[in-house]
Amino acid sequence: MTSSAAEETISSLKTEALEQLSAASDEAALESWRVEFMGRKGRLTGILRNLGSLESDERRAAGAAANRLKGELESAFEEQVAAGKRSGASGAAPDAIDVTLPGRRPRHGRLHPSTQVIREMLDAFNEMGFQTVEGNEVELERYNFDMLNIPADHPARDMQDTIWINRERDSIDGGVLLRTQTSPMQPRTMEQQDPPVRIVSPGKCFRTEATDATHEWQFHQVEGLAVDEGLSFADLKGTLYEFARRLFGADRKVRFRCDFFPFVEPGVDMSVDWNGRWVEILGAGMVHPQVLRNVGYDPEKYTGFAFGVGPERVAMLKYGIEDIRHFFSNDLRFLSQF
Ligand code: YSA
Repeated sequence: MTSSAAEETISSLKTEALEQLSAASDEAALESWRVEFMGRKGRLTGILRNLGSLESDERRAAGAAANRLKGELESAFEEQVAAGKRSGASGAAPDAIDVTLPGRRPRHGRLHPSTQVIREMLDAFNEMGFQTVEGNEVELERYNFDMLNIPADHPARDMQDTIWINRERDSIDGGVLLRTQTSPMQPRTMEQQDPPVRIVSPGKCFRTEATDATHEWQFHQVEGLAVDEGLSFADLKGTLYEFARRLFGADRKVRFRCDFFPFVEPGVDMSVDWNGRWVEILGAGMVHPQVLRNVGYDPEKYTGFAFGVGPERVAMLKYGIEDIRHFFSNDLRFLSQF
């Protein structure tokens, strides 16, 4: 083979290889092209092997042309493989449906465990005659604190470290905050209607808590309020015992203890047994006469009781969840267990 004959062969091999490559549209065709032109026994390799039979000048020129062609064919091949992948490759049209794939069950969503427990709690209270009302997560200082007998300088405010949106007190409404409790729904409801009142109000609350296994900075509460003539502490205890019986079963131990909230007198909290340990789930009490006066009710005529339950704590006790921080960590391994 002379140099010019070798270069002619290289040039016509290039034309033929590129033509065939552009027609190779699936994996099998691409592989057979690679073997024919670039493989160990392929046509280009054959040319490279024969270079040794040429004179040195001729060998240099033909060798350079053959190596150039090798580079060009490698790039063209990679480009064709990539184009095949982009278009869905393996011969199938990109939007084709592979009817041979086995069917897969679509993943079902489910209600968040807090929502499930809140619904169960609301069902229990609704069946006892309480009507559900909803409130705002962004609340006025007046309803979150003042109307509940917690004036600006009251130490009880320190127990609910507050996330303020606006701290200005330039009107009777005071500042604006993320509510620290659902209790503002007590004065809001009583302002809207005359007794008898019997409502429950679920929703989110926010506090700047140092979080731990039983405290989150965002959590839910379900507020309850009943006002009528002749309601007593016995009604409060009866209602909350029945609630605990429905949620935890008749055998679960519960206890009441004295507690202080400025908007009740007397005040209590209720705890539920968790393997010999008491976990507090709610605060409650008889509505303070001043709170009734604040909304225009006559405390000589009406009495009431109220409570605020934490559904995450209820869920922890029901399902043995050891850390409240699981609820809002968005971990599917936790959420999909409910
Ligand atoms: C008290 C008397 C009433 O007449 C009406 C309502 C109340 C409850 C009062 N508003 C209150 O918020 N009390 S509390 O601070 O003790 O919270 C009540 C319940 O909410 C707690 O028992 C707990 O179950 C839940 N809770 C409070 N802070 C929490 C929390 N849950 C998770 N993380 C927190 N940081």
